[in-house]
Amino acid sequence: MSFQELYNKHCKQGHHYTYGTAGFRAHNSVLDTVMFTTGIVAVLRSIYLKSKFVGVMITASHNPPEDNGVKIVEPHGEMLVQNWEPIATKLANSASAGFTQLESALKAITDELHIDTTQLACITVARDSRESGPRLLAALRAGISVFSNVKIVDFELLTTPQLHFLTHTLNSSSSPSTVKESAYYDHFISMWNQLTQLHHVTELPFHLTIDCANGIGADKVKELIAQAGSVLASSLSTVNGKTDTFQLLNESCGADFVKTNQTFPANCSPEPSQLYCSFDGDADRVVFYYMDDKENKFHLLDGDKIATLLAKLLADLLHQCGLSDTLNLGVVQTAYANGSSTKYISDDLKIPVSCTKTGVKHLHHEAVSNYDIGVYFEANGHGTVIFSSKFVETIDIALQETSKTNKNKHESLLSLQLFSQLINQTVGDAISDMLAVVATLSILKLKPEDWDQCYHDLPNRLTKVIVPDRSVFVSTNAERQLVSPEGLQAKIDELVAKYPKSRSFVRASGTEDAVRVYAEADTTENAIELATKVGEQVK
Ligand code: 16G
Ligand code: ZN
Repeated sequence: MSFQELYNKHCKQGHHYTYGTAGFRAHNSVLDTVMFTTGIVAVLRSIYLKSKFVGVMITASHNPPEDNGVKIVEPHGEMLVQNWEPIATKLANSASAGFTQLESALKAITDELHIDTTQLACITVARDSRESGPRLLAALRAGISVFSNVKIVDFELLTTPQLHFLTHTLNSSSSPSTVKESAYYDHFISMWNQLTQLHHVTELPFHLTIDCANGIGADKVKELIAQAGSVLASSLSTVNGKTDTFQLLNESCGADFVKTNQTFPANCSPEPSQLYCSFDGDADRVVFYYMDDKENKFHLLDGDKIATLLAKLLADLLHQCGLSDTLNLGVVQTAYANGSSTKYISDDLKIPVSCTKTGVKHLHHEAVSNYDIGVYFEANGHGTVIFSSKFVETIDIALQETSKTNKNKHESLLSLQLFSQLINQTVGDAISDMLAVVATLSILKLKPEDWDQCYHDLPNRLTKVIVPDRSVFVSTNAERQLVSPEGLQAKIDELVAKYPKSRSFVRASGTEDAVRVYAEADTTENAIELATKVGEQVK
């Protein structure tokens, strides 16, 4: 089919597209056009990067089943570089205006970037379990097929982090054609086995129930458990794994539901002191929780608790290797991080903490730029740990130099090396993060309650306010202060001054047409009151 015929078949006119925090996301019925143009963008990006594999993931993460979305993955597994986001937006909105507009926008871009569209493009694609996935994939593939010299690896159903990992693996492999989905399981199971064997972990200190949000993570984590062997198989089980009942996706379950409602998901019968976790719809996000044995209350172990657990283990290992001064370790958070966690990391763990804007790409960038070991997590459970090339070289050399006679140091070095591989460094990954947390708790022999003891969350409240135009809410200082509308920040400051240990900020959502209000304070009543009063100022 010609370019125009493909366009006519898949594109509709009239919708305005915006590249949000994590790509395009909307009701599936308006997405065919943007899928088509995202196929084109991925091809251009791959050619621009000298035929490296570029990934395209079709997912709407924790959003409702009828939504969908698309995001582009860079060759080494990062999210699309930010200066290409306007290109993606431009092509989508041109296609939405008409074929001629799309054609001329494409020409303008290829001319400006000197892209020869006859060169080879290499693309990986995958989708989550949504009903609209196959149709939108067809639109995406049509966009790709506008170009003649393309190699596509279609992984079909994957979690988002699997696609990030496999895209990176393909680009690093000398024989890309042999890279299959199994590379993901082989890698993480091997690292898990080596790390837990090194520490003689023969059983977990709890049973872990995984709530899979009825999303694609269910099928993939089951596959991993089945292949992993007895330690995991005997201590892990899954609930909410109905991937093929589309309307159940994220319904009363999943990481977003648990974090927002601070309660157990559907189909989970909690037992005291056992551990639970929830993935989101595309398994790039995980939160843990448990019920205590005294009051049978729900306790959330969110992204902040994950970050502190992992940062503490890594700091201890660095110390045991005598490398604390050679390799710098830091934690990256967003404004949503609970104030107690920030205080614990800087005052008790004595680890530097930085704060960035919301969205994985911002945290990732900050971690890469500042630290040899950068632990980054959003409170909602998105995050990972990244390790610099200096880390890799330093550990390699130290391992060679450390004779087996210094057994403790050798073991700590090896632990660091294995740990860096057990974590999916390309992007936050619910499955890999879960393995890293479970390994840490098993090595340190910690029960959920022990993990939870490190600090106590300040009571907090997150609310959403619908406003006529969220774009007037412009913030600075990693979204902690507003510069517009004028005068609003002063009013927030005045309110905050009235409550002990309090903090509040307002920011425009990057994924929804709304403004979010966050408040924390010494008591739940005060946090709610503060959030309500700040919310009233926003309306
Ligand atoms: C996206 C981001 C997530 C962030 C959320 C904030 C990625 C992969 N996802 O889902 O990290 O927490 O947006 O949503 O970056 P908001 O702007 O609506 O508050
Ligand atoms: Zn997600």
